[in-house]
Amino acid sequence: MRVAKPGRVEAALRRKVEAGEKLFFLLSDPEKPLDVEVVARFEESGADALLIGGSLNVTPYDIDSYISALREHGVKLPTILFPGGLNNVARSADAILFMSLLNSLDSYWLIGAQVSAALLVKRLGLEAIPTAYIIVGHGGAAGHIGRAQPVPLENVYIVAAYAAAAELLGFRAIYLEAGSGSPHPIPVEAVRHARAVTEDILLIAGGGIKSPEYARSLVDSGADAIVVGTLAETNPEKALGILERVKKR
Ligand code: 1GP
Repeated sequence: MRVAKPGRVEAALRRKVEAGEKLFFLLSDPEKPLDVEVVARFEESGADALLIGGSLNVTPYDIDSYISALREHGVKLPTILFPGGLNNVARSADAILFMSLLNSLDSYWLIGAQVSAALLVKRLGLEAIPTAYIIVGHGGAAGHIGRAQPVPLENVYIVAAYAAAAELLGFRAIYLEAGSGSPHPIPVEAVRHARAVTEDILLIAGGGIKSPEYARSLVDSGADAIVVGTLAETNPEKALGILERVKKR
């Protein structure tokens, strides 16, 4: 039997994690994309990947032309789709977080969108990174659009239960999402509990991360990667400070 193995992008990320490195993913929403110069600065400073995705007002053409502008500018960062829906499946990305929103009340976001996208993802040759998406607390636009039943911030053992279920179901990554621009990021204890019940899974935390020390506490508690979007738009210098802190042991 042939078991799907990590592709090139995921394998490179995993090699870094195995070497003890913590990862920084920059997020750009194609509706209001980060300037290419800003992305280039994050690449120079050691960012590991650029996530691209958004819930509303995005077409694959927007994403393709954005990636083409990045490449023309010399940006070589791996581009990973972080899809807010089918409208985010774009051929020029290097990979896609092929996600199921585990705590959605709507089967569309659990498996419906994935069925609609799967053959296209294969035809375009996009590397899929099977990812369990779990929305915690505020949830932001993703929580609303995805009809999530967000895990309450203080119920960290429920986050752990989702994480364990994700691993047993065979996902290779877990994305703990507090919601873009959320006033409360993922609690450190939620990350600690999720890490305690999972082993080989790539643990990603994002949403509302605004301080270097908080980002560091997330990776120290077992997150392999953190995601920063909003702050890179509003205060790139501060966001670069987070990147630096995550990389410094
Ligand atoms: C949102 O987790 C990401 O899906 C990033 O959140 O925009 O708050 O950094 P921010």
